[in-house]
Amino acid sequence: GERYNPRESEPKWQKTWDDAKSFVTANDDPRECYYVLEMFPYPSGRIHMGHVRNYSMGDVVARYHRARGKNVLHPMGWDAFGLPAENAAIERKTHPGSWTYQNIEAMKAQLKSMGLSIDWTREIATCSPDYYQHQQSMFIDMLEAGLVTRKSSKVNWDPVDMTVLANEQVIDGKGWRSGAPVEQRELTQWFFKISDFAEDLLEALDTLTEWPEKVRTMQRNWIGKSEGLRLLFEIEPSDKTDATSIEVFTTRPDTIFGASFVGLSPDHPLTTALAASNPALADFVVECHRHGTATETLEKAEKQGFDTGLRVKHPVIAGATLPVYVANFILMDYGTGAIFGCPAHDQRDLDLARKYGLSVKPVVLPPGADAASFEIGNEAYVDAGNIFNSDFLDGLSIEDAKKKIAEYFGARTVDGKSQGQVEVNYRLRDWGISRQRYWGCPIPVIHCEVCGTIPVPKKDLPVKLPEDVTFDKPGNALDHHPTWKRVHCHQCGSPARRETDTMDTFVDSSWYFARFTAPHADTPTVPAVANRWLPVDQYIGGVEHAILHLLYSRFFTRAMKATGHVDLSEPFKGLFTQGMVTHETYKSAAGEWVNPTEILIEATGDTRTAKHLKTGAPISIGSVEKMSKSKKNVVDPDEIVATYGADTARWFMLSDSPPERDVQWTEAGVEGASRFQQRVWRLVNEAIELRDRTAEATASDEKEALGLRRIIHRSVHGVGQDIEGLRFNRAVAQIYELTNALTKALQGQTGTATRAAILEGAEKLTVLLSPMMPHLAESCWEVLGKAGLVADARWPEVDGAMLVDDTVTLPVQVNGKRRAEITVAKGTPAPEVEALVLSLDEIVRILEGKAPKKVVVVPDRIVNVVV
Ligand code: ANZ
Ligand code: ZN
Repeated sequence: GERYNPRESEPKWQKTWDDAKSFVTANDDPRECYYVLEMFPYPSGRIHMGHVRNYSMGDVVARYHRARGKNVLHPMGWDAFGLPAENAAIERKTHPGSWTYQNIEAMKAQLKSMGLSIDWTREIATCSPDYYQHQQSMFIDMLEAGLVTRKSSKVNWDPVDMTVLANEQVIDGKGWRSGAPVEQRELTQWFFKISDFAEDLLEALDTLTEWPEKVRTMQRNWIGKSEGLRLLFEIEPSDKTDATSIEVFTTRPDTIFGASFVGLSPDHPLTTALAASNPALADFVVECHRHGTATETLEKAEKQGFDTGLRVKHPVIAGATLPVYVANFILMDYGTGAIFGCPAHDQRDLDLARKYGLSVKPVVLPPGADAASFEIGNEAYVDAGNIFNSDFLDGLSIEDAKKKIAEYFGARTVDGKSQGQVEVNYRLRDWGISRQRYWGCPIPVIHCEVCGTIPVPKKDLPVKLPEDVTFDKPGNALDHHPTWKRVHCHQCGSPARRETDTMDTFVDSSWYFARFTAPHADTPTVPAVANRWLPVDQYIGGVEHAILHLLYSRFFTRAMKATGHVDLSEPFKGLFTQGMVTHETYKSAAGEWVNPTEILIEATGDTRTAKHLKTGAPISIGSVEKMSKSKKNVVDPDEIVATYGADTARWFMLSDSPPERDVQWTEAGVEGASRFQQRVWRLVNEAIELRDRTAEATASDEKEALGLRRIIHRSVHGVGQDIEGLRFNRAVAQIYELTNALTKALQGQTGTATRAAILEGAEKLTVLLSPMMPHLAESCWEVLGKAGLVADARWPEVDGAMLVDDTVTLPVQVNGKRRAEITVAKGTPAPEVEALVLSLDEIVRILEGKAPKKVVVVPDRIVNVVV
């Protein structure tokens, strides 16, 4: 027969699905709903293999659940605001919008060539006013509900992109996009009050049982709940200040006997007051501000301190005092902005103590250590142990000591206040959403000289981005626009200024999953519709979004609930984070990376060598790395689709490793997938030819047919289970097995019953394949003469009887000693078993031609031969 030609067949089936509106989903379909979503892409210009993997998985899930008779929602859109569009606009002198929409067109064509079962009628782009007007309207609702605030705060300033960055966007002290060292600035910013939900966001993690534990842990750590004590230290009288006490926050009050200093944040009010009359301290504070505010940055920076000269009373050691330092690693917006340092048991404190010669006194003794000789080197001891060197706390565990010391301080007073108060703290900060950029959703407020800062009336939404902007100056093009920001107040008519900050693009992606449920509605959501579809049953994406995007979406869901847009506690019921796509790397003799398409690999035995295709120059084969432009080890999905077809690419992506792990893209792998495609095609065609020939009568026909049908039903069952468990590689492996069994059966002598089984198998195989290789499956369906599209076919029913194992293995004993075993059909009667046992080589040898005294058969259990 003819070879299968994906280049012809794939576009044909894509058009058929389009014309038939096969994947358009109705909101009023009464069947059970299933919502599967892959994280929507940023329209950077081209899809990459990571997308191919992500969308292949999502498509398998979507097509499978359709086949199970569910009303499946599987939409796609574009996370279309953001800096790269502005940068491209600067470089190419185009508008960010035209760059973005061109990219969307190109990428959409690429996605379509993959044959994804997407409802394109629901497509959204977050940069469209049709989308962002609803975001603005919800912003106003949230503002009115007290979920938004405007406050002045220290921010991370990216001096290259000229914008504020969230802490999460600062990586190793550098801007995540620009790579420039981040500075600190004080700016008035808009915030979502995510910290109001800290406890709920933390607790509800326990309900997300279909999320990877790893992701839940990351979120838990990010929220960073800690239970501690606010503790007052009395300041020794000094002419430097009138203040009489310093309040610190500690989670380790059990280490109080090891305290060797008190530390203040550079932004602590006491620091500011002291710096006013201390130029050296003022300089130190300025120096601290030259670094970002991100915790990560502070953790990595060298620990620096400044001795203020103040001293405080040691709260538990009579007559002792402690110096007060300002230290660069103390944040003002956590706890009280002041700490007590216990160098023996905190690394940052230890670094500081070593640098400034402060005392290091251990008070927690590691299990098994000797109290007399235990010493701290350059590593703080932060693990469990019993308290020592600590007077009335000696011998207690850390937990017990914490309780005891909390009670102790609770009963004392400083400045007329309780000296110690138990307090819970969260590391989670409010979400600063202001960005000083053009290509984002405008924040819908105005600043009126008379009325102050007030929201734009909803009837005036959207606040649209002006089209006529220039990017010749750095900074915010909205700010530079000659007229856009000048307005008259809708309340009093006075001159007013539009807010020129736009929203962080993470806002856009915090609710798009809800918008997909009613993408053309003139309200942000249609609550009844959203409530029916949500939560998303299966969300699939990269683990790089484990914290930010997912946490923001969880917050937004709560905010939308509070403002009546959904009635939902969590947005994503199931979460799956897929691994990356990797590839070998190649380097020229000159040390330059070389793309896989430019080289030729030769293998002799186990050794592989590479040379340049054109020049023949030797190329060295390097390690396997995540595909990245910088290492040039990328393959282009378009080329793969053009060469092998989309089905082959999809199949290989799903087949080669567990979906949560990395998958290595190899030429041999895709070729294997491509060969498999042809095998299936041949198999189905041969099965059909077989039907038209006269059957041979074979003795074992019925038995063979039954064996085959068992394999078929097991595959149907197993593949379904594996897809539901997102074990795509195992589903693939089962399909391989089924294909092998059918191919083998075809090659043998086939009687009528076996032929029927082969045909049944070919048909079911086609359905099982259809989520992964949907185009090939349609072509097979056609050859098999089935009505309609396999895309609309139901998942085959499983005959439960076929799943039950029908054989048993019986141990065979001779005089009570195990000598052999025998496998027979379940329920085989005793005389038959006896005959079979007596013909076993092993038993024949033992009997030496004599007859046994007795043979005892316990059917389905055991056989005992007595000689
Ligand atoms: C004394 C102490 C002794 C501490 C010890 C730790 C170990 P978590 O658990 O993450 O909440 N701290 C408090 N406020 C701070 C701030 N604004 N900036 C930087 N560090 C701050 O961390 C709480 C601990 O971090 C607190 O407990 C405090 O140091 C420090 F052996 O107090 B600890
Ligand atoms: Zn006004």
